Amino acid sequence: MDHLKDLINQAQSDFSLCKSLSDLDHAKAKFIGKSGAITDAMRQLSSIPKEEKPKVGAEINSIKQAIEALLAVRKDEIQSEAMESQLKSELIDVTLPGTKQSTGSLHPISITLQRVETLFRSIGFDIATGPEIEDDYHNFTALNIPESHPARAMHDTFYIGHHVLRTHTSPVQVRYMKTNQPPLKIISPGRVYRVDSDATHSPMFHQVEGLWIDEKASFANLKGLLQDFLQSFFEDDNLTIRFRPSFFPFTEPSAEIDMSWNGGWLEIGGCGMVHPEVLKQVDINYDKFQGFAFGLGVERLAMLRFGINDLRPFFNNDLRFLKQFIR
Ligand code: 2NL
Repeated sequence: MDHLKDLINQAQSDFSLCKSLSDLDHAKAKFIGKSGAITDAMRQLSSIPKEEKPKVGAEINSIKQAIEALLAVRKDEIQSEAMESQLKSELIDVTLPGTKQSTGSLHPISITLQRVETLFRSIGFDIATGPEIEDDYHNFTALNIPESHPARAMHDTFYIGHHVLRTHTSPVQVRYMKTNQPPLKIISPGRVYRVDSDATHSPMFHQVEGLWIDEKASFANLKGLLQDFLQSFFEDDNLTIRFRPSFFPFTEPSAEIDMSWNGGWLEIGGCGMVHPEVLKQVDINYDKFQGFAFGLGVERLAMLRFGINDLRPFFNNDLRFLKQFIR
């Protein structure tokens, strides 16, 4: 019987060496498995005297229970050790800075174009677009710009064979007038190109032109429309504009548009009544229809609205600058 008592100590030491539940299963088999020591002892009960059986049987049972208790304790230990090491390996330091996902933002010129488009759309204008590589006819000839005009010179315009990078968005309006019947109200926003590059000029910049052809669209309507637009754009009901006489081949009469700004006047674009020769080029009956057109510089609008005093940061792609503009 003594060797049976030793079993408890041996189980204790065997179990303590187990590192996993499967180790423990193996170790258990040696004591209470089918061919384990306890099971053996039970079998040998048959060979001892009858009157000793109950006592020895009870003793074997109590040893078995003791070993099962040791087993349960060690099982608990192994499971909580495993849990602890898993928790340790999955530990997250919630005080570390997060991984940022950049959301991106619109370019200030895009924001400005969207604002201009929204305002004109709200008063019934359509948005017209067209090619940036134009032919000489749509960029110059249809707009009554003579062969000798300086805007046509090699040093003012980018030529691509017989084509040009459009120098204004007027050719879009020419195309629109050829394919749509008046009355019509459109703006044509977009990129334009000139051979010009210094602190205040970029070879690529943006323009928004407007056109309203109707039976009675007048110079007075033009002035009212531009003032309303600029007041809305700059959110300033006290903003006023003035027209200064000017010249463009495609309008007659023509004017420079100035708007009140910080107690003075600031040139913001040009305008005029569409020249009859232009209407003739696009087959509009100029005895019945007339209209006005204007052109505004988008970079200028953006600079005034956002308080930027330099043109260059729009184009050198420094995100520290570009990310500052929202909506
Ligand atoms: C400026 C001046 C202007 C126009 C653009 C135009 C277009 C057609 C017919 C007649 Cl299809 N005119 N556009 C007229 C006057 C001035 O732009 O300083 N832009 C920044």
